[in-house]
Amino acid sequence: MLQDQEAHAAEMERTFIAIKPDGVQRGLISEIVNRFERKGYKLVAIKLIVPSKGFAEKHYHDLKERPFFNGLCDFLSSGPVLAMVWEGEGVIKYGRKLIGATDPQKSEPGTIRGDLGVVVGRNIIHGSDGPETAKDEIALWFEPKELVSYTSNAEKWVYGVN
Ligand code: IDP
Ligand code: MG
Repeated sequence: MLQDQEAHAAEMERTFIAIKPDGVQRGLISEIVNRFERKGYKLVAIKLIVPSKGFAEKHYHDLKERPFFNGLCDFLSSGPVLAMVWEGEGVIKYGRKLIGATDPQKSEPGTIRGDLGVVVGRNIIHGSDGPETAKDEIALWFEPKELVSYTSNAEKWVYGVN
C-alpha cells in the first residue's frame, strides 16, 4: 500500500491552465473548470486577474518573433484571465488533449477548443505544453503560497490508491 502511494505521489504533476479573456467574457468558466474537475484532476490554485501587457509578453516570450505576438499580448491583457493550476497524473499532456489543437478549426469535437471556439486568435484557453513550461508558467503566475496542497477525498477513488 505504501509503495502504491509513493508511486502515485511520484507521478503527480502540475500544469498551468488559463481561461483567456474571450472565455471569461463568454461565460465559459464553469464549463471549462467542470471538464478538468470531472476528469479527476485537482485544483490547487485559482485567481481572476487582468495581466498587464508586459506580463502577457513574459508569458508568451517564446512567440516574440511571430507576427501575431503583439496582437496576442494586447488580447491577453484586454480583460480578466482565470489563472489556475491543476494537479494529477499526466495532467500536463492530457490537459492539452482536453484543450484540443491550437486552431479550433483543427481541434476535435469533444475538446474545449473544438466545442467552444471557432478561430485561432480567440481559442479560449491556454495550457502548458510540457513539464519545463509548466514549472515556469506556474512560477510566473503564482506565488508559492498561493498553491494549496491538500488531499482530495476523491483521490483514492480516482487513482485506486489507499
Ligand atoms: P497553444 O496555445 O496551443 O500552445 P501556441 O502555438 O503556443 O499555441 O500559440 C499561443 C497562442 O497564440 C495560441 O493559443 C493562439 O491564441 C495564438 N496564436 C497561435 N497561432 C496564431 C495565429 O496564427 N494567429 C493568431 N494567433 C495565433
Ligand atoms: Mg503554447
